[in-house]
Amino acid sequence: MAQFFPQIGSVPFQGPQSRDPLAFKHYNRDELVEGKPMREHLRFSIAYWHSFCGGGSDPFGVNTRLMPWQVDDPMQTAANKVAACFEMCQKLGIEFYCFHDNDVAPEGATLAESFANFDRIVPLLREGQQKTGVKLLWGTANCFSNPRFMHGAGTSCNADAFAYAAAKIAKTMEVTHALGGAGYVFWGGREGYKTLLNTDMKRELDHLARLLHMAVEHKHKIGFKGRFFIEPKPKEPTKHQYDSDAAACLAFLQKYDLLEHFDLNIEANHATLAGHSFQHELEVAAINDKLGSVDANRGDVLLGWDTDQFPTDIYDTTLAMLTILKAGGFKGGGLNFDAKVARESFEPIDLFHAHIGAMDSFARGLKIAAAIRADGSLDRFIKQRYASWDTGIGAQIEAGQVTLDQARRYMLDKGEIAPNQSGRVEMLENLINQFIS
Ligand code: XUL
Ligand code: CO
Repeated sequence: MAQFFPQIGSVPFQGPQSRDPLAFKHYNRDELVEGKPMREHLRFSIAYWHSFCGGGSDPFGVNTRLMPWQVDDPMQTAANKVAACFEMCQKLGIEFYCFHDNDVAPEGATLAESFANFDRIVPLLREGQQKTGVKLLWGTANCFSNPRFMHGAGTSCNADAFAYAAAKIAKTMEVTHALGGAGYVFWGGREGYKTLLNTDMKRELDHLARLLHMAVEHKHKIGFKGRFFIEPKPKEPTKHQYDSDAAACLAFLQKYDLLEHFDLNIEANHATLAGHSFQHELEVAAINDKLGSVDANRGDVLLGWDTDQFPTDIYDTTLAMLTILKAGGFKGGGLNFDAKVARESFEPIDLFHAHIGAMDSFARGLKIAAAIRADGSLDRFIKQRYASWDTGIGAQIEAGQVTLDQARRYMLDKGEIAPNQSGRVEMLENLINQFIS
């Protein structure tokens, strides 16, 4: 197999004292945390599109990245990308990868040609998986890049665009199934709208639900046992995206009787675009038993768009891992680095620096979160904060035994509420910092 990163060997774990930029300082794959190896907690995944497809172009300039797998023949490029992906996974010790159909094989002149291209690359992916033990975390169909999806896919005003998307989803789900994928993602790239002046919102949402029902039917028909994940995002590319955040997705799924079939794929940068913290979105998913998978990246506090930077913020990874550990891990998913190197980081080795830093950041977040949980002060504080619900009127209300009238009588008798206690926000922030330092 051709080598695309010949100057880089297997990335070793050397511990926090190491100054080798191509070594892990915290990610020690077999080290046990809360009785489970780090690699099983974290389930890292490479995102095919950012690592092997996107060339660094932005609205003001062309591609900058050196991508030795790119040659004149698009099918040879596709084959090279497979080799580059598995080489990188192996050298980094990453056990999963994710793709869109169009990342793996180029679109042809017709849908049939696109499918044929896809079918030529799938055996190479299977072979790569077999040789390396790397697995497919999830697949997805790109129903947003091609101009035919300019009005949306499931929510397009054009029924043919809907049918085209349905065809791509059926095919990609079958490929994901054939490759033993753990899940399948639906990200509504253009499922939203620019202006209500041209939009029948109710009809569009009904259509989106229909598409998802059709996907569920297809899943059962082909016997795919992986999980379905919906990935919330509030805007970009559309101004109003329907799957805007975790709560909106859950309400949509519930309204259309789809809830049991889907979990959520929470992306950090999408959370911040929605005006939420990453941990908030994880927590909404977790308390509803819907924490399926994570697209691990970060935004930029100074910028209002999806910068998809690699995660390096230990505070963020710590809080994320607190929620993930509390939830008992992912429902079939993992931590997929839906992140791209900076436009000026144009050399292949930059992909390694980026992934090493991101993996170390989550490994460190995992260890810190586990230490916070072992200490128990944070949990005890929260438990104690709600103590008034454990007995007396609180316990009776929780049990559904109190009417509004009875609450009125209780309060008229009592006269005033029991004294409130401080929320100790700063003390708790200090506690977290004590574990991080
Ligand atoms: C776009 C995004 C996608 C999805 C998969 O913002 O996150 O790459 O993860 O379609
Ligand atoms: Co994503």
